[in-house]
Amino acid sequence: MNLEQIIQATKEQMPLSRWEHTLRVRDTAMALAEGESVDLQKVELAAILHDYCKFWPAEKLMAQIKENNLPEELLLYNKELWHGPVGAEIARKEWAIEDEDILNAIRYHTTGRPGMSPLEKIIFLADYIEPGRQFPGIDKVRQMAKTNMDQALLQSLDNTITFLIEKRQKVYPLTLITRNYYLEQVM
Ligand code: DGI
Ligand code: FE
Ligand code: FE
Ligand code: FE
Repeated sequence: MNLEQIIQATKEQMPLSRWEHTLRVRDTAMALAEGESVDLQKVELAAILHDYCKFWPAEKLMAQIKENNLPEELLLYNKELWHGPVGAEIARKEWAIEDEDILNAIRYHTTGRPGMSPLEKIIFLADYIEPGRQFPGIDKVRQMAKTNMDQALLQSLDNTITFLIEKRQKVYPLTLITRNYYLEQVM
């Protein structure tokens, strides 16, 4: 499988606006990767594939969660949390991607997790700060991402958790666990 085929297939999974987000995540991730010890080809692949399943119907995502023995707990939380873990399984099965770091970057791009690798942090942050994103406090996170990724991760998780609480939505435990972990890291 070459990158061109993966790009074409990914484009076909989503509306144009989401594909444009994907390209901005790739460009932002490549910029964040500068000066980090990461393989740029891995950055590009993970960025291209991170939202592969974002527009799959809930039933299809649910079936994949069961079929692949992903945490059933996911089903008790927002559907927004499903496309990362499922996307990692699909990347492995359909695109023969075996690199665990790429798969983890896709798998954890919505929640993060304690002890993320540089690649995982880059994809998580690029998804959050790509130039198409606009919400209160984003410029602060954009600045932090250039100098201290852990600080930027903490701030983006704090923002997401606050946003979920304001909307009276459940917070997935891993999101909270990740937030607590990065709070410790920056103290
Ligand atoms: O797929 P994207 O929109 O590019 O970004 P994403 O994969 O980071 O998804 C963001 C969405 O996921 C956003 O609407 C907030 C939601 N989300 C993130 N963490 C949690 C969550 N929703 C719930 N209910 N619980 C979480 O812990
Ligand atoms: Fe996503
Ligand atoms: Fe995100
Ligand atoms: Fe995304």
